[in-house]
Amino acid sequence: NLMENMEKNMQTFQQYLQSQNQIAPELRDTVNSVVSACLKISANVRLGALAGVLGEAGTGNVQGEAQKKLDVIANQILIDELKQNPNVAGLASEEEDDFVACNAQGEYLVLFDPLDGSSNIDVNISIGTIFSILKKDSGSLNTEHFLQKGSQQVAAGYVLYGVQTVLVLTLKNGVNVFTLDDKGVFIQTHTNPQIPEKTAEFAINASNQRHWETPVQQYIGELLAGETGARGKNYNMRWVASMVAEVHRILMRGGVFLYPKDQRDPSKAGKLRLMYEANPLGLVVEQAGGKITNARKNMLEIQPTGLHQRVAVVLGSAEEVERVRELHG
Ligand code: P6P
Repeated sequence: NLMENMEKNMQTFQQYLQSQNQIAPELRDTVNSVVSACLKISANVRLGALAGVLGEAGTGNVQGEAQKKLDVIANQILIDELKQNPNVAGLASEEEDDFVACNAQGEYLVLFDPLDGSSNIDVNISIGTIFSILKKDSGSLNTEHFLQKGSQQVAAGYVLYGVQTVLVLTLKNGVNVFTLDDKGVFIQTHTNPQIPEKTAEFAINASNQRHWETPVQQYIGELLAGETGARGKNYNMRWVASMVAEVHRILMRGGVFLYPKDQRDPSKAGKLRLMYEANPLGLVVEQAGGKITNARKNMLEIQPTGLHQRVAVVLGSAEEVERVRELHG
């Protein structure tokens, strides 16, 4: 049929991974474990209410957020899978207070947001798993091993449970996109997508406008002024409230995404997490020719100070990310 003909000259994720002999087999095996777990998460997500996986879990996480059943299920699937992989020394999850030691002889650390965009789960809007892989330095595992800059990641990516289930992966030699076929196999469908330098589409939660810092107010004001304003063109807006979906849209057609610092809580640098949201998604964005900052400086150069550290995020088409940085002086 059509799909079988299409797939004749396309490679599977496994074929792609095995071809990446510039990276250690232990890292390839670690990536493979993450993807295997995401396939199981996809099977649960796809069934929604039919699998009894919707609704609240009745528990809270380290962020003080109420957990959805699927959050807990996805988190456990990843932990169970990674604990069985001898190459994984430890893991950190948005849903776990502290890191989880796995295998002492392992060389890699995996950090993840098991299911980002939870508020969308029960209303059938796209959600995703975000993952980041770091090399572990010597010594018995401690939090310091995880607190590496985003530029130190050896692999990163996401699985978007959307209209299609899509895996996006970077091994720091570009970005590759794989689409799940009807037999549960990831097939490579895009090679090295590039984020256009310019865009006319922005993503921000405009309901927080009165809480933004002045430079962000000014920047968004320029976009809303359209062709009569400083930027001299009209912009469109999107807000899915699922960061993986926003990043994927930007990877596919450009755009700029902002989650600024909110002046309601000066102690919080932002809402989104550095280690398992901004850094992995940022590596994908940079490998696709885009940029990511905390509004002022390159995200991947930020020295982490905590597993659950929050940051402001500006990412996507380079011209827009640079304009925001310029306005911050
Ligand atoms: P708001 C989802 O909960 C998330 O962490 C990101 O995926 C998303 O971009 C953001 O929060 C949405 O936040 O304040 O618009 O609900």
